[in-house]
Amino acid sequence: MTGVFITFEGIEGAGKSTQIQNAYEILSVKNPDNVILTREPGGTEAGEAIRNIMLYATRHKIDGITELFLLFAGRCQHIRDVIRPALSADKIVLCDRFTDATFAYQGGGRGVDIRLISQLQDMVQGELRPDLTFLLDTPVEVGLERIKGRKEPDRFEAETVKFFKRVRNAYLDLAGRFPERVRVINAAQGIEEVKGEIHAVLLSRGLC
Ligand code: Z5A
Repeated sequence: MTGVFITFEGIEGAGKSTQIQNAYEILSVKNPDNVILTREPGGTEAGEAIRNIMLYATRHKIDGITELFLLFAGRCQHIRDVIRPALSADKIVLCDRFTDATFAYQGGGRGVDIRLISQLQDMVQGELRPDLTFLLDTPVEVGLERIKGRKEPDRFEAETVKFFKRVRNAYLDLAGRFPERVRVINAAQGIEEVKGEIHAVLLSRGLC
């Protein structure tokens, strides 16, 4: 595969959706047909159905292991139908969350055994890992303040500050373990400053 796989990660309200759209526009200037934007959970019909369960099935409690299998089921289809074909066609794939989110939310947040997540990662992804990950890092209070006005909180938005602190710490731990791949961006800055830092990294990689 010759394309470039770039993921965006962070806690709620860190600004991933805003910045992935900015990155899409920056990278599309050269060749709009060469960039695709996708997300997890989601990205395929099955993935979007799984997303719906993950976020909105609130009548009965779903535990961390169930979430884990749902996520990797969706990821399997997403990789097969969207990510690998695009990378094989030499495209840049921008993905709003990927497996780092599983380590952070299910591992850090829910306390699921990291070894189990690693096993599923190997089984479903083989060698596939992102080439570059932007971790938009912000204090939990800042992220939650940004999304405060949302009308119907999903299963994650209803979580506690403690939960999101565990998630943030797990993300920072990943960044420490994979410094070549994971670029930590201070997402408590203004939107334009964050955009500028991401742009600089994309430039330094010769992507725009
Ligand atoms: N999940 C999981 O548990 N395990 C997994 O493996 C995966 C996912 C893949 C859905 O993710 C949930 O799935 C997620 C974890 C779980 N739930 N949580 N948390 P999602 O990415 O679709 O949903 P999200 O994280 O809830 O997205 P979000 O709340 O929209 O956050 P965001 O994309 O990072 O933020 P945003 O939409 O770009 O910005 C939010 C607001 O802040 C908006 O009004 C912006 O204008 C504003 N904003 C953005 N940046 C700034 C700055 N820099 N300054 C000021 N205001 C800003």
